[in-house]
Amino acid sequence: MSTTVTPPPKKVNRIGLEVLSYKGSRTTLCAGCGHNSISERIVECFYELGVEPYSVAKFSGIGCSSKSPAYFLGLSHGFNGVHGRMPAIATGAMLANRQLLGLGVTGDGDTASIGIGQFMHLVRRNLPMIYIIEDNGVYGLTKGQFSATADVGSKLKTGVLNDLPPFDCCALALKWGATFVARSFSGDKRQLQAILKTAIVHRGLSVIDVVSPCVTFNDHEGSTKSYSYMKEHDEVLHELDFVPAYEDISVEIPEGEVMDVPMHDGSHLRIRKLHRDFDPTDRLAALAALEEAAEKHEVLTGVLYVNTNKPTLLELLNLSDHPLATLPQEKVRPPRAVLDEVMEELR
Ligand SMILES: Cc1ncc(C[n+]2csc(CCOP(=O)(O)OP(=O)(O)O)c2C)c(N)n1
Ligand code: SF4
Ligand SMILES: [Mg+2]
Repeated sequence: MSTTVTPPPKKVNRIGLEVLSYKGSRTTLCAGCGHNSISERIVECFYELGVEPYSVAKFSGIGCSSKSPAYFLGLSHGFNGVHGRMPAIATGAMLANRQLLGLGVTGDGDTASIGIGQFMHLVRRNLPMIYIIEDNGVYGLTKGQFSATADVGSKLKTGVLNDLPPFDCCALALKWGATFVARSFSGDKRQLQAILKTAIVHRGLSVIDVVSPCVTFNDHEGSTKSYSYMKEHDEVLHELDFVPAYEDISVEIPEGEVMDVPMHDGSHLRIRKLHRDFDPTDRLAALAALEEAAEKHEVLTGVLYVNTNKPTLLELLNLSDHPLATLPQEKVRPPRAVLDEVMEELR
């Protein structure tokens, strides 16, 4: 007598996809590299929020961090650009199709060294996309030279000390007008998930600087971007909870201790106070908090700033809601009479 065994039902998200649909190729990065943890968080967050993978466009530059989009969201679009030039590629793609959800993954070298000018203009334009900086303070791919985010006094494995002051990508993003700025640590799973989920629904540029130790070149005693340094100096600003639009938000919140930030799509970011009062809608307070933390050699993590009111570049340009490639000829081609008029003006 044969018995038929029914396999357990496959676990799927709210759009019916398994987590496998959000994974990518097997990583080729070093075991223990912080970038691998960030890739895992991306897979979890996009799966849990039920984002359609085909609606995502991944952008990156050059570096170990910039290789990582190959290891998540394998069904999404992807473009690996020239070192430090990812913002230009992303801007073109997002202008051509405003229905895409843009996800940029870059390194501290890609962003703060060679790509600083591109980063600056991306922030100023408030292009609606997520911009993750996998920040290890070194050029991992080219064997660990200091990048522009390495702290003064940080020591390389070879004993070389960094004596140049660092760029703080969060402070720069705040100054240049970013509408969502957060810092996290690749080892803080819960915080990074809440930040990523908020960034997914934010309408504007989300700059997320994630301290992501390079275990091969910058994870030793004396390095300020190491796991042990982060364990001792991570100053967590607040506890974060992300409540997606499709979930009931009527969960009780203790008065005075929790700040509720409504996002564009009806989701909520819930911020629970820890040791201090911190208002993430106050840009100047965020800049001051970063300065103060730097003086104390602390690494402030959490959501530093949210602004849901500033128009994005796509809104300012009043672009069509439809991808440009799908517009019919009669919509994109000026009529003969208009062209004749232009020619007449140029005579
Ligand atoms: C135009 C150009 N200049 C220099 C390089 C060499 N290069 C490749 S990756 C890289 C730095 C990568 O550092 P980062 O962006 O921090 O990424 P990580 O490897 O640390 O994740 C450099 C300088 C290059 N590929 N192209
Ligand atoms: S060299 Fe560093 S940054 Fe690159 S994969 Fe290895 S640990 Fe990660
Ligand atoms: Mg780096």
